[in-house]
Amino acid sequence: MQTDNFETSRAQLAARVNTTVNQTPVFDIHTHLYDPAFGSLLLYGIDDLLTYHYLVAEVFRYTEVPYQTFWKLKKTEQAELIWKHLFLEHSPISEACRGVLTTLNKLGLDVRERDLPKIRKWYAEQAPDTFVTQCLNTANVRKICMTNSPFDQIERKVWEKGFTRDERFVGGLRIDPLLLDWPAVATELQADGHHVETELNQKTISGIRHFLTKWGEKFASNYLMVSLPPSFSYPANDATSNILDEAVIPHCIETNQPLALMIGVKRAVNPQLELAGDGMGRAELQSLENLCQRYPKAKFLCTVLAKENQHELCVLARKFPNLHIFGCWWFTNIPHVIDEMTRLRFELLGLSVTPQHSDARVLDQLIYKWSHSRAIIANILTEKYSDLSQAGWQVTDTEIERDVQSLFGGAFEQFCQR
Ligand code: HDL
Ligand code: ZN
Repeated sequence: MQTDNFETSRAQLAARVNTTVNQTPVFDIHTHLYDPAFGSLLLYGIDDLLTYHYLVAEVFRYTEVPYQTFWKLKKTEQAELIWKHLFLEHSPISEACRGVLTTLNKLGLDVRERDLPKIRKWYAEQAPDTFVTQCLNTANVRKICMTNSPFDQIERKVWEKGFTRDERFVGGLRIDPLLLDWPAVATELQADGHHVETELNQKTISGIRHFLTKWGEKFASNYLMVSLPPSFSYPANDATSNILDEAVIPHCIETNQPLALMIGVKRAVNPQLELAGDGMGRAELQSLENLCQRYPKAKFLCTVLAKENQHELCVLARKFPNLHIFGCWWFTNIPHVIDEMTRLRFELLGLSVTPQHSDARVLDQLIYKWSHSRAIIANILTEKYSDLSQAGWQVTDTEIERDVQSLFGGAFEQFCQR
């Protein structure tokens, strides 16, 4: 009898949690998507889904096509090659492959037909502006943070021309070249009208701060962001530490914006794969500890690429209230690692985390990235609430809604506003 009652109440709890998780709109705090005003920079459709760099990396494990030949193909030809190898000739069980199918299925397309031309025809019939809303509604995403870079010449031109913003797409100021390519990048700041020299003297520092202020205001950025190699070390006698100390962190404190650190990416491990060629490494998180310790008034967002770093990152977040961890980034964005990381985080940090971001580069990816992660998060939350009920604590529906809103962007927004 006892077991039956437990199973019934567990199933009822699961239903309540799943409903709330699916019905709670998400603030997706890191993507590579663009406001529709950026036109073709906002990617969508089956050919962009199939040529996502995750799938490019996977197709080269099968195809004999040389790298350079592949890159000369039209996008539709690349997509057909990927469809052939990763979907028709081998079951699409990888997370990135499964994602394409989840997206198509939730858009109402019948993938059983395996009919790529028919899928293409359907997309060609979608009106871009209504399709943006359709994707956001299907994924139940209320707000998206873009990755906005003053160093991207194509993107910059749109910002300099000006446009009416879609309030669902908010800004994030990405500054990798500033922190990683000094002094080479000094010429770009000079060309943008900032009085910087290659020497990191006071004049240069104020020029860099002027640059951060200009573009942060233009983007109305929510945070500053940088991706860092596994070798990132702070403090160090180098330009990265110097610019962090003298310009970036003072700017973040003055404008009350977090600095988002994404640590562990090894760029161009296989350059012939282009965007798909980046790898990863285990990072030294003592550097993050040093930053949090040295700057209690600054706010740091962090996600790390190595599975081996995740436990240490959670413990660091327990030590520093000015550190908010987020997302299952890139190579950790696969079901069993999302499950492991989310359990770690809930068990060490409770609800004071942002468990996921999509990193979407193609609009329709939002549909699969959030569907797959919602299922995992709901399952773990159900288990945690069930554990509480074993201790006599029954969560109410209101409390479940409150908790899920917090996980899906609320905690991030509170952290940014602190
Ligand atoms: O540096 C980043 O923001 C990474 O997310 C890279 O853009 C990477 O190519 C990616 O798309 N990961 O999901
Ligand atoms: Zn990213």
